Amino acid sequence: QWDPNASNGQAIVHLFEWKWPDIAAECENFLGPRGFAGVQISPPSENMVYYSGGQNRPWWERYQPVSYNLVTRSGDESAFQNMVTRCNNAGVRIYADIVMNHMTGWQPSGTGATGGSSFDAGTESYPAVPYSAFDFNDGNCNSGSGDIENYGDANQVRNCKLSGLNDLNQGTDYVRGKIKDYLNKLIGYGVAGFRVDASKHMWPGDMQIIFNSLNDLSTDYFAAGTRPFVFQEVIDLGGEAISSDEYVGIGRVTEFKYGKFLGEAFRGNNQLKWLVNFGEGWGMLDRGYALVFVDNHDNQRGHGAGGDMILTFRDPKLYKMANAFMLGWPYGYTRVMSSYYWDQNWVGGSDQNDWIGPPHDDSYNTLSPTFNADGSCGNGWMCEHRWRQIYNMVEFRNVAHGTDMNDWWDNGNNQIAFCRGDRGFVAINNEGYDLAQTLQNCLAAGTYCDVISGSLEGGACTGKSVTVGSDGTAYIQIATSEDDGVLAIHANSKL
Ligand code: QV4
Ligand code: CA
Repeated sequence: QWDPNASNGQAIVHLFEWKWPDIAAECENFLGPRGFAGVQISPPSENMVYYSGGQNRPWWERYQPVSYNLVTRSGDESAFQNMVTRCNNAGVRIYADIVMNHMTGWQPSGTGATGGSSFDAGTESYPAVPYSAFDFNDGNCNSGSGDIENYGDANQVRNCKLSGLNDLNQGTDYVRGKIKDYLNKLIGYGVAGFRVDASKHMWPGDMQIIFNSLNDLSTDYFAAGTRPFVFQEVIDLGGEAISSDEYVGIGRVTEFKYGKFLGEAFRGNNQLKWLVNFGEGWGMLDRGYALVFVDNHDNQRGHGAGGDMILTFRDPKLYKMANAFMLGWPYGYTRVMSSYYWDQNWVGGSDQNDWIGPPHDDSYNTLSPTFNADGSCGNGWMCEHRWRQIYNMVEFRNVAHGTDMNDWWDNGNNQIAFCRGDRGFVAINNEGYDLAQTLQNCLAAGTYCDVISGSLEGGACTGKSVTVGSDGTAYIQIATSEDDGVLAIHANSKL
């Protein structure tokens, strides 16, 4: 439950709001060949269709389930099955985002659902599961409003409504059974694991029972006895009643401190030299339990945790540096974010457009990404995972896997460099002046292509190159005028 069950790769990508057929094609055309281990998909369960208050089809409607039928804007059940098969055949795993803490919240009357199922949030009636008022926590919630009011009270956080969303009681055999059937159906199709939404809002004991009761993964793709990978969304920046540690017995846990601390460092609120012991030394989870990322679909738009320190595609230079650090650094299991673009509209410090859903046609059908000649995406899709600086660092992570960090160097401030065994070397310059130094290296003597400014292609470097001498040192240069403030070489980028 801590192992991603991936045949290849040490990083997954969240293809936020992508359609199933597009993901299938991406597994075959890009992710498999580039060594991505898997894809976190948006929730596959049927959700309410929201058109209200000028917010038509927000992305967040998918976090309001109506049933566990597999039909959403991403596609229907047969498209889902086809995607999982094709991705597995391409060596890329599928991890489904599971919304099992709650169903919908309040909605205007006449609100539909993506699969046409009826429901009534007011009476807590979801006949397509079926769930009825008995299955919800209302009687167990001790807050005045019925919503979570005080995050210092663990009972409220688990038994009251998160943002008005009808809160399922996972303490009953009936609810456990319905969730189990849903997850087993996905396992039957070949998924490798689950991102568990709002885990903080469920009792670890209940979750343990549900996850222990699941089938082993499909033997069509996995060895007999393989348990699903589980990574639980728990936001723990410290100072609350609930801590991430309560969940590490079930699976991995999202480490939200990671992206916040990295954002602070790269934005200049902390010196990069302190990253020398980034990880447990900074009060984060044990690396074997941590799922780490620079940003996620919530905090890239001001939801969730991290605030304005979070780096996103909107700060491309710093974002690439932070991702390169993450993918180069031996801590946690890594997730790359892949987003779509939206226009922000800042009013009084908050983005009024944080609800905007994926690129769509006039009928709000999600559009597919298009692909430009250089491999980047169009049609409103950012596709950070197709940025050379990011996918080349995914390869770096695979090449360096199994080694520790060694040969750390810093200039006492914001220039750093480190090695991974004798497999890889990374240097970062976040200073207002050039980095130009002969530094200790750890790779075998020879000439290597920098995989940030270019790649190794047809026996030549399309970007910078680095020569490691027989004395084990190399001259490293990162000018402030360059597009990217990072340089990376590895055993497979040797000429
Ligand atoms: C509003 C009011 C409530 C009121 C309610 C009912 O804010 O106070 O009680 O109306 O009248 C949407 C709206 C939200 C609305 C709610 C219910 O944005 O304004 O409540 O629906 O109608 C996503 C979005 C939420 C969205 C939700 C459901 O972020 O804005 O709510 O989907 O559509 C905490 C949690 C953590 C969570 C994080 C965002 O600990 O678990 O907040 N992160 C996960 C997901 C996230 C998702 C949810 C949980 C809920 O990553 O994307 O929330 O499934 O930190
Ligand atoms: Ca709950």
